[in-house]
Amino acid sequence: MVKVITYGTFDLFHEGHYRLLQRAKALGDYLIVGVTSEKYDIERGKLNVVDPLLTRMENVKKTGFADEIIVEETLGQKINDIKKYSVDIFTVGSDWTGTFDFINDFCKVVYLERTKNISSTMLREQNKRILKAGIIGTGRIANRFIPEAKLVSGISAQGVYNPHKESAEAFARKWEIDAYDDLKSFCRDVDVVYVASPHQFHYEYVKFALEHGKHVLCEKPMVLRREQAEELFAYARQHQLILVEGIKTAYCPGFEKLLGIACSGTIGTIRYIDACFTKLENAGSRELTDEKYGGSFTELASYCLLPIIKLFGYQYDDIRFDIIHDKNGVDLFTKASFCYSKGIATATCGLGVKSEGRLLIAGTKGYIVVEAPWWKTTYFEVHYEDVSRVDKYSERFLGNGLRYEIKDFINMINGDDKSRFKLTGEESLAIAEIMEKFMHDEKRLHV
Ligand code: C2G
Repeated sequence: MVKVITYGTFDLFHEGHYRLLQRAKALGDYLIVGVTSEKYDIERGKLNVVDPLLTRMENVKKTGFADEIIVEETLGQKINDIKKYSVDIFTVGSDWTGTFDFINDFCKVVYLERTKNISSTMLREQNKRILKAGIIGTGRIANRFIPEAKLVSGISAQGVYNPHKESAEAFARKWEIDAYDDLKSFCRDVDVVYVASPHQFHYEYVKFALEHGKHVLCEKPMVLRREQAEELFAYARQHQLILVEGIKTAYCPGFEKLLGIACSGTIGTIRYIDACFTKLENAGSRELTDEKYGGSFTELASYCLLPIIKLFGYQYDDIRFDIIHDKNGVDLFTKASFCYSKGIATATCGLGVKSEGRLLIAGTKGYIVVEAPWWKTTYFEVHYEDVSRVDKYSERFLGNGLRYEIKDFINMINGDDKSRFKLTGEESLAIAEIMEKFMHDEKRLHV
């Protein structure tokens, strides 16, 4: 008798799960299905699981393919199960290809092709649905989106758009999704759009997607002009669509905790904020060669502006940019200095000069310091006049952090507004306005 084992969360049970179990069963004579416990999903960083364990096990049972259903409770359980049940074949979807190769030392490993198109027809309750995500762009950030989205229940990567057909096809092959070089058909097939193109194309893509009734998550900076941001947010509001600027820091639990403590009075009244993010780029990179849209400020300032806007608001009295330019005019290092009636702030970004990437929030009773990479906040300290007293805080930050914004985006679409405060439309408008001022000062915009 050939024994097969497979594991999964099986949340919001869909065709992908059904077809996986059907083919898993066909690999042998006896199928064991491990369903993840809530605790294990939290431990492995899967967010937003909707159905309780019992419902998920019941759904697996209803397929009739499982001969035995067990609960997967811990990391490392798979190997023990394989030994305990004398398993011959371990199988899982091809979205995990490579991850479980180590199991080959214990039994045969088979990756079954992921099901590309899933609809929500198998979902019993109407309010439970799986959003089909389309990705615009095929670069570094687009590549980070898919593995993160896989760890958020309620969303499934469906397709990718790139006007260059070959790029779209290569990306689609890699992630087992559909390729599009026509925006209309792309929008027809998806429910939500993630815009990860170069900045200068964000506006057109967001507009197109909204006009085709899609909710949009757009990489930062969403746009480089306030007027464009106003237009897009107004359109989204009028048409009951969700539009979110993807500054991932805003959605990460550690940063939320940091803002809460900064505002709690522990450090007194906040008077000074200093945020710095530098990332050295190769001389030939797009960031350093694109004379109009490249440079350190458009690339990195969204992160540094975030704590300033969150804590001091957007009613600053004055803003000034001090810049070190490259020979081609692109900004290698930029310091934006803000004067507010309540304090001062600096946002410093560098692509060609390395500095200490740190976030400092200084108040009348103490200060908060977060070392790099503070934009993926996991740990921070609160210091006081009495140097012997240091309060330390830590928080989990999973993967590359995109899953948090994806989770909040989905929840907003599903009518849960509790995350909106993390980055409001007004705050995105303020960031677009600062970007515009910078572009204007640099004579890159001719208004
Ligand atoms: N699956 C699929 N096609 C999809 C979605 C999922 O073939 N469109 C497969 C997955 O590859 C997995 C199974 O269905 O084999 C269950 O998927 P999930 O419920 O998303 O569980 P997952 O997070 O993949 O857990 O220990 C847990 C396992 O590692 C897999």
